[in-house]
Amino acid sequence: SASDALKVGILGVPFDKGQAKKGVGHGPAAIRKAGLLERLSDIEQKLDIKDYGDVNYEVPQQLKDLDIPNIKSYADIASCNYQVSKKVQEIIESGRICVTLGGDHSLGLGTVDGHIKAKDENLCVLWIDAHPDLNTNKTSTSGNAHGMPSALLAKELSDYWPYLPGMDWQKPVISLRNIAYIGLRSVDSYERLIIDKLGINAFGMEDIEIHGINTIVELALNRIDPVGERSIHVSFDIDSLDSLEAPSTGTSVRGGMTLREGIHLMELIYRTGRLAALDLVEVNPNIGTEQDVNRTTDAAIHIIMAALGHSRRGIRPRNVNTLPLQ
Ligand code: Z70
Ligand code: MN
Ligand code: MN
Ligand code: MN
Repeated sequence: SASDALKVGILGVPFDKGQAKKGVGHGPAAIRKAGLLERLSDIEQKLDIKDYGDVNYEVPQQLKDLDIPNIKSYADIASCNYQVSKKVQEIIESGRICVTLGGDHSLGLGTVDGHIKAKDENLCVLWIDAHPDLNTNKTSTSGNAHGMPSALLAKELSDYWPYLPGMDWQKPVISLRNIAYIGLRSVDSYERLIIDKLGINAFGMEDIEIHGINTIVELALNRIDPVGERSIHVSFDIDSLDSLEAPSTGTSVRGGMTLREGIHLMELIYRTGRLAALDLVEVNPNIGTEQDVNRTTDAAIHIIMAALGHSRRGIRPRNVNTLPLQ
């Protein structure tokens, strides 16, 4: 019946200014064109989906011509994320799981902020990525904001940023104790320093290799949500997957997760019954052949389907809250 349906909101963020490559702004259109909505309507878990279209934004007059050292396109980053935050907050407050299609990963600032505002800080974040995106404008060697969103969100790093005009909405911030990284294999030297100094929950490919993805997800959830009561935000950078699984992305790194591992991870998250927001970012349809693009958008759709209750066994799930984790 309709009351069993899981309520979902889809939000596109065609934003590409957090990095240098053209094309990632077409990610939402490419994932939609690959049949996202049709394939979601086919899964065992009944869904009540509302498509919120794409976010658009304007840079306010007082932010135009504003430059912050070593953050490229700062005014666009601040302005777009403000709109993203407001939309995500609205979608979650209306009782829907917010699925945000990127766009580059700088939008993670706005999605997590919107989630924080909707849930009164009672949330935890799984950052699934080859990169921890923990640079500040002082440590970044690229000046690309998609390498900075977790550092912008982290309470513990707030003293390391200059005053950021146009970001006054971005508050409160989250403690790094409530964030776990999975899939890391490209970590800059200052990011390594922060991870070690602050004891951040960071699980790299080697940890997945040794313990297996099932154990790593359980470990991560135990660290960031020991009581199992928090609202869960998954920020999924498609480059967490191996280059062979997701070739059409700006910074693909060999030796990454298989799609099977990504799907299993999302199935575990679905079974908690506490997923409130999923970002699927960094799909760039301008990179690679048509086959590469199809493979990448297909991987993205498989990840989203698993997050929303698609069962590879083809059985209709029971009440998600009563399902054991294994
Ligand atoms: C590097 C930087 C990054 C994604 C590259 C790379 C960050 N650490 N993130 N690709 N998705 O520029 O800060
Ligand atoms: Mn990222
Ligand atoms: Mn990445
Ligand atoms: Mn398929």
